Amino acid sequence: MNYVKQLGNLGESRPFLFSYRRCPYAMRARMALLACQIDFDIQEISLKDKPGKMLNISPKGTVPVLVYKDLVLDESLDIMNWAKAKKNDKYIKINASDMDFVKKMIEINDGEFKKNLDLYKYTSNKDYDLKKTYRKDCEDFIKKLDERLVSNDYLLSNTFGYLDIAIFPFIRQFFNVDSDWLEKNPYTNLKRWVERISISNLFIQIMQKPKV
Ligand SMILES: N[C@@H](CCC(=O)N[C@@H](CS)C(=O)NCC(=O)O)C(=O)O
Repeated sequence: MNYVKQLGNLGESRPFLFSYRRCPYAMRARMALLACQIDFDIQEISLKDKPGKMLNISPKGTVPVLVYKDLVLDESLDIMNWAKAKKNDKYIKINASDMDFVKKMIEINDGEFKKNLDLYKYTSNKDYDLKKTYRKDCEDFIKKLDERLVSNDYLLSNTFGYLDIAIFPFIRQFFNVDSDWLEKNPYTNLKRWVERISISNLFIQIMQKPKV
């Protein structure tokens, strides 16, 4: 993962990623690329001043965007799937028997949970009752994940993989909203999972600030 300053010939010799450090979708893409040992260039963008080159390639204007030769992928899951397939599923394989579960969990995460998470995050503490309602709505999914982690370290097995990458950045955001509340609530398995991934080399690497 090499941060670049100049936007040269995008993605001609190796994959190029437009990214935003704190965006959970971009985190998911960076984690998948790194987990699959794909070497790529990366440009950190400002969401308030998006590069024209990015908008020309992907007018919808969201990150992440991956460019490689003739390929443009501007959905984080497409980037994950591309990274997975590029290395013949060697690194973040999904067993056929898990596929429906993976799809269902990501659908809930990116849909209902993300909607409630944003409401929880952005509701002021002044409206605490409302904030609590949104948090309760988030907890349906949080409970599901915690139960899932009773017997395994990661969501599909004892090995970190595809579903962990897809979901972790969003759960981390939930955890960061109110640490006092979190401390008073169990979710022990999920807390351990968040801790385990947060201190992993992979996550530390993808969260490094651009050097240029
Ligand atoms: N469905 C897209 C969502 C990406 C997305 O919404 N990214 C946010 C940043 S976290 C974004 O770029 N928003 C555009 C903006 O804020 O102008 C994906 O999975 O890649």
